[in-house]
Amino acid sequence: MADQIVLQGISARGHHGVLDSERREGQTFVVDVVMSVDLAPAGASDRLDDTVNYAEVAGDVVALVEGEPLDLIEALAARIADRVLARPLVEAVDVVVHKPEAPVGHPFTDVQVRIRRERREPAVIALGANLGGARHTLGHAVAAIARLPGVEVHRVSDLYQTEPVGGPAQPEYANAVLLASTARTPSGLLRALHAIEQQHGRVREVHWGPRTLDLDLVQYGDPRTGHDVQAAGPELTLPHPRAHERAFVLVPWLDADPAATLRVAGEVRPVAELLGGLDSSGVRKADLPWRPDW
Ligand code: PH2
Ligand code: MG
Ligand code: MG
Repeated sequence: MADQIVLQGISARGHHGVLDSERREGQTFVVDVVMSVDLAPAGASDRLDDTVNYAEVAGDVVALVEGEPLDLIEALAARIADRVLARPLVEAVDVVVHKPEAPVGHPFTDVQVRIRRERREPAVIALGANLGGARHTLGHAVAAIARLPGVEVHRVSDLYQTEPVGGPAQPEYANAVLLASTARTPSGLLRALHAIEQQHGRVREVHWGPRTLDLDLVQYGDPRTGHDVQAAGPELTLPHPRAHERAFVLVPWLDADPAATLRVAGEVRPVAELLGGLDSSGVRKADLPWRPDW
């Protein structure tokens, strides 16, 4: 993604350095931050909520420069990058820390460290289809997800044939679960999944009705480390609000990752345990060949 927000020359005094004199006297540090952010939503909406507020980022940078003294500007740059990447819309960040008054012992104009850090979060995606060549559609969807820039597919479950849950009377589903890691934000990933649904002729008609392709973002981040994203917005709810009660999601997920966990009502639960409490008789492994390539 080419869109960027560039924040250059943020200047503040700090006490970072190895020498006692640096710790005592302090000196000027100058920081440049380049953030990769999808700017299309804010471009269309003209709303600050749809982008990254660069004034807040500048405030974070100044707080880190003025804060706890560190020995190395490498460590300062790493902390700045972590703080910036903690903002949900930032996919990658380049940080330069300049220390133009460093005690180098010779005439010089500037010393800098430059680092780049990219978001890389695990994501769980559930695939479903029950109209027109469902198995092939799911195979193509796996390949399309693997082609998304900033998305790496790690595992794909076996294919399952499942009885429809909810909605009107409709044909049997094909379901699978895919494990990926991504530099995309949750909403950026969801938008890309919706685009793949559209490419497969998906029309959003009856709620829970039959569909050519359904791609659901089930979980983003790892609940075991407490770094899973929890969201309850109009466009995106994370983790998926019904995944924990759907055998057609949990059975293939467990197949792809026997140690999978899911946050349910705030509590991190093994998927195997959740599945123990469900009727999974409507979910069976497909006897058809399934070799998605990615
Ligand atoms: N998806 C639904 C509703 N019901 N039933 C099965 N078996 N598989 C699905 O993927 C499915 C469903 C809404 O997304
Ligand atoms: Mg669904
Ligand atoms: Mg869906």
